[in-house]
Amino acid sequence: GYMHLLTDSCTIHHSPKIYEWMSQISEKYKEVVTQNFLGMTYETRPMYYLKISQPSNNPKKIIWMDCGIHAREWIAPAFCQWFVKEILQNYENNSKIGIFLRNLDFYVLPVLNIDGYIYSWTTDRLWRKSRSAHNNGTCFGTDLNRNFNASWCSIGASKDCQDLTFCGTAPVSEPETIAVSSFIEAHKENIVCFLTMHSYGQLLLLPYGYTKNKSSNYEELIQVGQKAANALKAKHGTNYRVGSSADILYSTSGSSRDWALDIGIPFSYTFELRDNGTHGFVLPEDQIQATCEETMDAVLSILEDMHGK
Ligand code: ING
Ligand code: ZN
Repeated sequence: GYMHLLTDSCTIHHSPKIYEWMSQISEKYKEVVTQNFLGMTYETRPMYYLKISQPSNNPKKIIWMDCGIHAREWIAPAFCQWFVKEILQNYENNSKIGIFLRNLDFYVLPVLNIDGYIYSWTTDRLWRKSRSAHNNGTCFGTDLNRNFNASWCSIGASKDCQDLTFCGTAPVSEPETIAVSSFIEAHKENIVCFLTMHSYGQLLLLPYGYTKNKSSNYEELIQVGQKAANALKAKHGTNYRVGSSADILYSTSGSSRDWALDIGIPFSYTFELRDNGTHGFVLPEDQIQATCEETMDAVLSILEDMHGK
């Protein structure tokens, strides 16, 4: 049956369940959702994104959301699924979500790093990277969020394949980052907002990570981000900090978020979901639902601010 399709809970699922859910939800809501092929992972698994779009004559602006670029951050794919479910269940009766879907298309990639995600379920719960082989099969995995073409491997990344932040052998050297970046490049004229979901830290990060310089729209990114953090806090009292990665977290190069801004997408954010470090990547069961609910309110706040952008 339609497992977890219309349930009211946000749940962490293994990858086969997420694939099953994707095909079920696109069947159930076929008037607005399609499941589309994005590319193959290193271990030759298909990557699919969901396109949520109401038929219309005029071209619409696009919101991009990806989850699970880092394998162990399990709450992120759970949120992508929650987000899709909330839009689909509510667009007909909730005027706010209805208006968003009349004006915007949503492209959601629920698990970007599928190979790593599976490895974190089967073998090593704290695996972060992809599963590409390096140095004649002696070390594994590229940090896909250091592999984008944004001041690649200049700071906060490593050229040693043993390291957690291995940036790959060249900018966009991995099949997963090739798939995402070529898709985003092809649609960038219409993408107004790029959201990439991580955990943990309770942060809303904006460009840049690779420099302390401010982007030309820094003030507006802060305003939209702070309003989103306020909406998030209003739900369950969770505190978020808002700022550039280099200012409030650490310096990093090669992130998808910096790259998205640099190719001309005006709004680009990284969410670092719960928690604050007590449990870290292994978020307790009893916080999963609340995390999805509050994050939804933050994303809805951002969507509200995309009107007319
Ligand atoms: N944090 C992100 C990381 O890739 C980040 C934070 C994102 C920094 C984007 C800079 C740019 O390290 C986690 N938890 O992965
Ligand atoms: Zn991450």
